Amino acid sequence: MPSAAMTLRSLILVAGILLAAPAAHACEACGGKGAATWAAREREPRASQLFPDARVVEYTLEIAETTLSPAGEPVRALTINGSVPGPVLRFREGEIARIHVRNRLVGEETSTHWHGLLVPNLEDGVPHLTTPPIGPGESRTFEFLLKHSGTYWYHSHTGLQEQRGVYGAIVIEPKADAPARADLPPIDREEVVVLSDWTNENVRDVMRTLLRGSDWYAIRKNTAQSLLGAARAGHLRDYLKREKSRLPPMDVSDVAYDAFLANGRTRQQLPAQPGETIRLRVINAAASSYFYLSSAAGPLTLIAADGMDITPIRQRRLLIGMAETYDLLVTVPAGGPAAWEVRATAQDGSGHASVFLGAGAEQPAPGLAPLSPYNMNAAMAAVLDQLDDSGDLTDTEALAAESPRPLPPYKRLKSNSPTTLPADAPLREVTLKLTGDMTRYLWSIDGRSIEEQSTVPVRRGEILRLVLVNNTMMHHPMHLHGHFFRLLMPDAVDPAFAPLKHTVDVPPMSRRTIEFYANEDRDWLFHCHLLYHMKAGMGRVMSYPAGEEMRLADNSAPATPAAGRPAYQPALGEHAMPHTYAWIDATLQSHLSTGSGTIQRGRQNLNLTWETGWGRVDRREYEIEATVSHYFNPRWTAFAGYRLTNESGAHDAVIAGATHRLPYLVDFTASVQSNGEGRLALEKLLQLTSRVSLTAHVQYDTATRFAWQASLAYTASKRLDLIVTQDSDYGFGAGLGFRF
Ligand SMILES: [Cu+2]
Repeated sequence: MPSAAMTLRSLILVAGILLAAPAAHACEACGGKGAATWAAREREPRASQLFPDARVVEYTLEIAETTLSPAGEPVRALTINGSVPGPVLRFREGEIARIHVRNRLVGEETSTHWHGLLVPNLEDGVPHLTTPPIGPGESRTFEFLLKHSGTYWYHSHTGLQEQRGVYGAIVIEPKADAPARADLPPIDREEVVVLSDWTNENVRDVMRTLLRGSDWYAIRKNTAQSLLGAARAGHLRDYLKREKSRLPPMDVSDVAYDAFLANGRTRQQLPAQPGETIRLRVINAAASSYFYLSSAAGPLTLIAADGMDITPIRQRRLLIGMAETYDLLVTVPAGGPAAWEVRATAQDGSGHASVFLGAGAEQPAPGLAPLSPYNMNAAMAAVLDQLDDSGDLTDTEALAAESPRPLPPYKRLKSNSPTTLPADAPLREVTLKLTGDMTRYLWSIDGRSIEEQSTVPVRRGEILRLVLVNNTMMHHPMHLHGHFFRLLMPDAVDPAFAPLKHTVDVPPMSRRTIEFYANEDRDWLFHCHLLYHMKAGMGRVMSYPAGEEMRLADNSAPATPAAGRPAYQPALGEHAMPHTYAWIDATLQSHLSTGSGTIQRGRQNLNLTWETGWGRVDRREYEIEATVSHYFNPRWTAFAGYRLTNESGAHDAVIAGATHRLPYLVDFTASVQSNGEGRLALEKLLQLTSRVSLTAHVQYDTATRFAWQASLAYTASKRLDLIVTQDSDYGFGAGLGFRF
C-alpha cells in the first residue's frame, strides 16, 4: 500500500507540472528567438520615415494604478493619465500619430491596442503576438499613419486590464480639404461618450466566479432560475424541459456589475442649447455588456458605424455590442431649457448610464421592459424573427416596425460609398462556428480554444469570406484586428454598399457573413470582444504565412506549410494560456465536514475532495480523494488519483473513473479501485428558490455498501451558505458553507 507521504509527493509533482506549463509558454515569446525577431522588426522604417511630409501629432499616455470609486466603493483602478477613461486622442486623417506609452504599474505588463485603426502589424499592440509587451517601468512609442477618419478607441490587450479602466477614445477628423457631408444637417456640437461596465470586485475574482460555475451573479441580477420561480412564472414545463436536455440555465449576460459608466460616471451632464444638433461619438468600451441606447429627444440618427460613414438612418433603440462605435445625431428639442437624457441600458436590464444634454428639468429617456429569465425561448424567438426582417424598408417603416429589443440595425446599414473588393482577387470561404460551454465556461471556435487550435491561415491577395455560425445562446461581438471587413447581409438592397466594420455582433443561434481583402502580413487576432470569452479561449490568429509562402498560392487547397517544415505557431503569449485558477468549496457542520479544493487550467483539474464525519460514529471517519481530471464536454469528465480512507471495510487505493451527466442534470459517477473494489454514485442539485437548493447524493460502494446524503443550503452571500445535512452514516446536523 503506498504511503500517504508518497501520495502527497506525487500530487505535488502533478500540481507542479500543471502550474509550470503556462510559465514555459510565456517564455517562448519573451526570450531568445522572440527577442531577436522583435529587434529585427524594430529596425524596419517607421511612419515618420516613410511619410516625412506628414504632420506628427504626439501624445503621452501613462498607465498607472490608483483608487477610484465610480460605483460608490473605493476600488483599485488602472488609469491612463490619471483617469478612467483615458484622454480623447484627436487627430486628422493623413497625420502621423506618435504615442508614447509609459507603464507605471508595479510588477505588471501592459499594452495598448488601437482598436479599428489600420496600423502596421508591429504597432497593433497585441502583446507577444504583434508587439513586445510594455514591462513595468518601461515605455514604448507607437507610430502610425492615420489612413482614415472616424470614431475609434484604444485599450489594453493585457490580462483583464480593460475591465479595470485601461481604455479611451480616438477621434480622427477628415482631411481639412475633404468636402463636408451633404447628407447631414448642420452640426452644432460634438461630444464623445465612452460606455463601460464597472465592478467593485477584484477582476481576477470575476473570472474565477465565472469559471467555478457560481450562481452568484444570477442571484445578484435577479435572474437566478429555480423550480419555485419557474412555477410562479408559469414556465415549469420549460424549466424541466431544459433540465431534461442537460442545459444549464441561460442568461443574457455573465457578470453582475456594480455600475455602468458613460465617460467614467454613472450620470453626466453635457452642454447643449435648445434646438441644437449634437453629434455623439459613442464607443462601447465595456468588458462584457451590450447596451441599448435611447434618447428622450426622440429617435437617434445613425451617421457612422465603426468609424465609417453610413447613409443616415433612424433608430428608436440601438443595440451596441462591445467594441463597436456609432456616431449619432441628437437634436435637442426647441423650447425651454431642459436636460434631455441619452440612456445606455445594459442589455440584461440590470442598470444604465445616463448622459444629460443641456441643463434644466430632466427629461428621461424611455426605459426597457424587464425580460423574464424563464422566457428565454420568447427572447430567442424575437431574435430569430428579426433575422428574417427585410432591410428593404423606408426609414419611417423601419421605425414603426422596430422591435422593443432590436438587434443591431445591420440590415439597414449602407456605406456612403461603394465597398466592393478587387474583382480579380480569388475568394475563399471559411465557416467558423462560435461555440461555448456554460457548464465549465469554456468558449471556443469550432469547439477548440485558441490554445487548442491557434490559426486560420490567410493568403495575401485573396478575399477571405468568414461565415460565423453562432451555436451558443449568447451574443458574441467578433473583432478582427488590422482590417475592415464588409458585413454581408442576406437580401441586401445594394451589396456594393455593404458597410465596413471591424466588429460584428453575431446573435445567439444565428449567423453573420463577413469578408475582407487580405492585403496585410504577419499575424492578426480575431476574437470575441467579450473579455471573459476571449480569455477563456474564443479567438484565432488570422495568420499570413511568412516569406515565399506569402505569395498567392493555389486557391483550391488550404494554405498549409511546405512539406517537412513544422506547422507555424504564432507567439500567442498570454492569449494562448488557459490561466490557472484555484478555489475551495467547503462545509463545516455539527456532524461532518465536506469540501473540495480545485486548481483549474483549461480542461484539466487538480482536485482534492474530502468528507469527514463524527456524528453517530465511535471515531472520526474520513475519506480523502486527490485526483487529476480531464473535462471532455458537458457530458463526460474522466479522473484518476488516490483515495485515502479510514472507514471500516474500505481501503486506500488508486482510483480511476468517469462522471457522466444524465438527463435532468443528474451526475452519474463510476469509479474502480486498484484493489478491485468499485463505486457508483448519483448526484443531483435541485434549485428550489433562487437562493435555496437541495443536493441529493446516493452511492453504492462494494466495500461500504449504500450511503446517502441530502443537504439543504441557503446562499447568504458570495462566500457563505447556511446548510443542514442528513447523512446515512453521520445523522443530522447543521453548519456553514464557504467559498474562497
Ligand atoms: Cu463571446
